Amino acid sequence: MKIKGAYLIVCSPDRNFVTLKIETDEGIYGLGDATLNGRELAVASYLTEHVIPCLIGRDPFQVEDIWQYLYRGAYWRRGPVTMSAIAAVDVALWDIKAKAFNTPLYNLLGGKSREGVLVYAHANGTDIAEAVDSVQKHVDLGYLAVRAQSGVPGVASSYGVPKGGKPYEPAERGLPSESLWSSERYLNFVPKLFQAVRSACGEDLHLLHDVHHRLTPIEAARLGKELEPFHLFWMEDPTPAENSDAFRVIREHTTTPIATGEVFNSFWDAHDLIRNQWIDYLRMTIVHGGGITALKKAADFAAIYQVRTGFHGATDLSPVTMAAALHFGLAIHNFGIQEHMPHTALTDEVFPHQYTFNAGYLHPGEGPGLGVDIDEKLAAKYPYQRAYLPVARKIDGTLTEW
Ligand code: EZ4
Ligand code: CO
Repeated sequence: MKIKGAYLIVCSPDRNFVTLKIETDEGIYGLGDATLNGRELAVASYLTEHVIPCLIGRDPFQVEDIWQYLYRGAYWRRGPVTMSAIAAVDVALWDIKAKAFNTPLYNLLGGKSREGVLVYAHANGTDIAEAVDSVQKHVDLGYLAVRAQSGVPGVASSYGVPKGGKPYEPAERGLPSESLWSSERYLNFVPKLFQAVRSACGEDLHLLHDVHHRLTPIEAARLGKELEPFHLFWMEDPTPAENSDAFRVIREHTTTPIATGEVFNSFWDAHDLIRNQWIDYLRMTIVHGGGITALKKAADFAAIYQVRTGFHGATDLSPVTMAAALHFGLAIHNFGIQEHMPHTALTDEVFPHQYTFNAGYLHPGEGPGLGVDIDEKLAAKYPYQRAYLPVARKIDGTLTEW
């Protein structure tokens, strides 16, 4: 089998997606997601101009060799644009191989280690009462794990809270919007939120919370400590992770489990955090971390340290990445949990897929390959529209982490 051609489908069915399609001389094709929220066209250009010409004529079964060719062969290393491009190729090749063997992808990754993939939903509200209500609604839908976010009194447009009753979607069309932030107000508020959620929803529900890189290490340590009575499943991205040692400070003060890495793009971003056992869950996911080939190695390394996966799964990760993550999560031993922020009906229509939700778990389905396709005609009706993630400022105007 040979790679005959490859091209990109850049579309915006409610939000932007970059999808790579690799075609073979035997008629089998594979899909890969290359979406990098707010920087989509950089990855599209990297693939079209620099990667696709190198793929033509290659044996698509040589997944490892092609990964090494694109990673080592570029000379320049790492970075979200490069690694998302490599991931798209890698996932498309795994899709082709599983289709060629007429088996669901999870069978090529070790076979199933469990019956379903535990997922967590997003609950949010402008205040505590709304947030509690939203958690309860997700429990009623069958979720066993829920992330709770709430507006903070005195802080306009908190992270994770939707505007105007629409489902939460951080990227907005047009130039970046600006939101305001106060760590002091947030720190005083969040323990009250979780006290209310825990007492309303009982002991068995898994509760999660995303700090979105907004605290200093010692502030995060304080929050983790104050949240201990509500035994969270995890506290996510408590502080930026460029300096891994920041997590040692948090770890030394609290038993609240820590998840990080949704902005990582290389195993080396996670190496110190894992080997020092400063985190419990790795969030680097397939599309931004260099594909299934790269994540399998990272997950196997993490397993030795009892660190489990908790992949990013917001709506900017397309159904192609969701399917890949579900096959991956079904197969590996040290799977922890998968984020699940459902796509809009229109996105689901553009990407018909076999994965299904049942009683708190997603299952990738039993069809060959990833079990996800793209309706190119429908996609063509929704062309790319420039969109950005917001930026955030402290109340005195200082730019800070969004
Ligand atoms: O901000 O997906 O855990 N989920 C998140 C997301 C991210 C967006 C960035 O593109 O933090 O909401
Ligand atoms: Co997050």
